[in-house]
Amino acid sequence: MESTSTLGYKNDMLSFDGFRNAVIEDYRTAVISREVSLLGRREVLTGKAKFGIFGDGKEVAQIAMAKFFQPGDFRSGYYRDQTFMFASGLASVEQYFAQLYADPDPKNEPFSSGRQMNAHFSTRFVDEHGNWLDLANRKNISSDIAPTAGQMPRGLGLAFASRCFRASRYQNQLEHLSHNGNEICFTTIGDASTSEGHFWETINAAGVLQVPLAVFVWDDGYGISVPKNFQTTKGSISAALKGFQKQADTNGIHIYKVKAWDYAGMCEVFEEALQKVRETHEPALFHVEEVTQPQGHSTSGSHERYKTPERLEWEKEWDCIKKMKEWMLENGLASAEELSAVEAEAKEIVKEGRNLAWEKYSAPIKKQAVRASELIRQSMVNDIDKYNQLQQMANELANNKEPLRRDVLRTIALAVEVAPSSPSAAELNALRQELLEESKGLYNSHLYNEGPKSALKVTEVKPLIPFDAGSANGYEILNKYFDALFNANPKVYAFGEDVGYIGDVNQGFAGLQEKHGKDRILDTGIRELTIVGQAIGMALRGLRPIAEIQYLDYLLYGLQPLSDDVCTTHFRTGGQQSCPVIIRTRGHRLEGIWHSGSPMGVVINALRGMHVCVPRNMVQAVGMYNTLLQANDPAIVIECLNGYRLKEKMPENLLEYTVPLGIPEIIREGEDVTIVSYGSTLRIIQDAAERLEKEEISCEIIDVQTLLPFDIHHQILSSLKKTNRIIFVDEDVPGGAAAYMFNKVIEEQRGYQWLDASPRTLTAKPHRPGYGSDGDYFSKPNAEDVIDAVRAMMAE
Ligand SMILES: Cc1ncc(C[n+]2csc(CCOP(=O)(O)OP(=O)(O)O)c2C)c(N)n1
Repeated sequence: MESTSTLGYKNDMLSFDGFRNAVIEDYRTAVISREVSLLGRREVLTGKAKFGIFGDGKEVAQIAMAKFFQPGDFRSGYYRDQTFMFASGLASVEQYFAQLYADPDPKNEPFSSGRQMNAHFSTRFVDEHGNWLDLANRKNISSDIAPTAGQMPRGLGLAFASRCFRASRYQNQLEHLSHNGNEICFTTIGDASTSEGHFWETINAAGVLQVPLAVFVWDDGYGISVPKNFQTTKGSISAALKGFQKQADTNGIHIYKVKAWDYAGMCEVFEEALQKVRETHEPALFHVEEVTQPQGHSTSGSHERYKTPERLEWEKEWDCIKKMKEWMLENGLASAEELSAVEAEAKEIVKEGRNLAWEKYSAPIKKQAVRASELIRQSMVNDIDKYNQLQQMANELANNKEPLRRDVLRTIALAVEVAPSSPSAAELNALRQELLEESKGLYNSHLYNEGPKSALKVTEVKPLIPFDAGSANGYEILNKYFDALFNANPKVYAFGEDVGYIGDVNQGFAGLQEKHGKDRILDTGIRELTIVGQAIGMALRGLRPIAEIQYLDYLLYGLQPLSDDVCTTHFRTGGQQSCPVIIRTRGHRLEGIWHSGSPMGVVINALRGMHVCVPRNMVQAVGMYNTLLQANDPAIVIECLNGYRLKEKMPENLLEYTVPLGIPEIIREGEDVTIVSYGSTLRIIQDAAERLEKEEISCEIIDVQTLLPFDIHHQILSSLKKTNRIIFVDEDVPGGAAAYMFNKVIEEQRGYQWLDASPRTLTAKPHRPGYGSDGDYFSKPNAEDVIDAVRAMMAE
């Protein structure tokens, strides 16, 4: 294993003493981080924490990398980056341990309020009112996620945003977010995770787009137990990537190889390469080789099971901290005594941080335990056995050295079960309710914005449609709206397949790229996953991306980052970050297996944390875009594929009117049966209702408008109270979104009390629709199906 060290790093810029001190400080950070890993593992093995994953073996590389992480930059990394966080001044030992213990207090655990496993970091992007902070002047950590390579599409987007800022004509309005797009996104990934499609799609997109993305691959040779020869072509990510490498006359990505134990060599390479990334926006990949993993993958197992004795021996010999120490001694940068003192001190610092974290984490729970045990102890019961049982429970809780909130609640519940008629039971129940209430804030908050930037708090403004308003095709309404929107809001961007030059396949953006610029309305490759990633990064940085997925059928390609990343951003950061992406797509009825999908059950179940808007026409769609753009919650808007050429009245106040979310609209009033639906299916239902009217059956048709949120004021229940019959119709599979609506109204709204006939769902067949109009007719619910179902209900 050859050395590539050079002792010259920054020698010219610093005095020898300055340089020496800086290196000793770096060594101190490295050994502190190593101690954190060692002690962290012990905390798990002794039962104080549930699981641990650590950054041992990657310390020196991350210290070198952190030197060039500047205010304004972003990191989109993964769970190995503790040293980077320490070296960047963004995490303390105490905070690290607070997360290991899952401390839900954001004052102690600022990364995720105890919601994420250890080493899943973040920094604050928005204030408590939902306003973006001056990210251009801060070091920014986008919140980590555990799905391997999930950080890659987001990293692309964070880097792409720099490109947007650099090209923007409105830079003076965006100064708090960016300094001329000079910001790099540092992305880290393990060598095995480069096997994921996410990695390859990101690298290709970065090579095409030319964005300031710096990818660091920590190559420790394994993905848990599976060696890299099973992961990567040629067993080397830099070798496999050769075709992506940028040449003088091509686009592409710069590729560098460094060794994880070579402090000076890495500093030198990173400095020059990252400066180039910053200036040119040409992406770079650093293949960091010869990384070790001294404690194995995680606390879940031991690496002796899959590493050979020779490999284990090699890892000891080439440990980066050991090598850094040797290099310092060889070059006279420190004496052995000095370094021993640093090491001893590190042990103390880490122990102290751990103790403080444990104290702060456990104090409020112990207080609860004391309160509960005292109350239990004082319970008044006549029965001596019960009395003894209660005393024992109280003692066990009081003596539990590591109580959890659940232990306290369970003990209270058990005590009430022992003596339900004791006068103390009421007090115990009250305490239980109080603690449950407190836990809601700690564990169940922030799925959506709760403050002023909640989409549910946007004031309703009705569309103004003059009585003599002309009719326009649906797509023309969208087109006129987007034109006005791009004039009014410099933060809005639109992109996707065929969105730029031809203005999307249904002409919503036709002619608008020419008017508003190629930098704001743009074409992308066919890569739904990274289209979503692009949107995520932009939204995190304060822009308002409208990312297009050409057809709803292809949303599945981009579903993972929406579900795992977008939907959890606000929740997993305890409200510190928001990711208001708007996914624009089109779906429901059209033709054949791949262009008529309406997998709404998939969407609503995978996307809790986003709003799901299902407008029946383009006037409603525009109102929804207006609502969403005033708020910080992410959303998907599914336009009706067969709606672009339907005639609608053009509202006058296109930029102002809003459609409130979670508020259904009664689009036909009736007395006998309530029919609940959304999107294209409503037109089928309207046809059926008109025909049923001739049989003197009066249908009330309700458009739910949004599936998430769903009928927040229970208007559907009011309709059911009147008609006493209800049917839920959509184009999803049986048990899909129609079943969800059924559950919401019949169970949650307690609609079962008002039924005179059995409630029903009417859905598509479980298979996809065959091609052609008959394929549609025999697969999706048609007007005759609706009529038959309603007649059957009336006959019951
Ligand atoms: C999508 C996904 N698949 C599987 C896992 C389980 N898993 C967690 S880490 C890991 C190995 C990752 O190895 P590598 O990328 O080399 O990173 P390292 O942990 O070695 O730093 C696996 C398979 C996961 N978190 N996400």
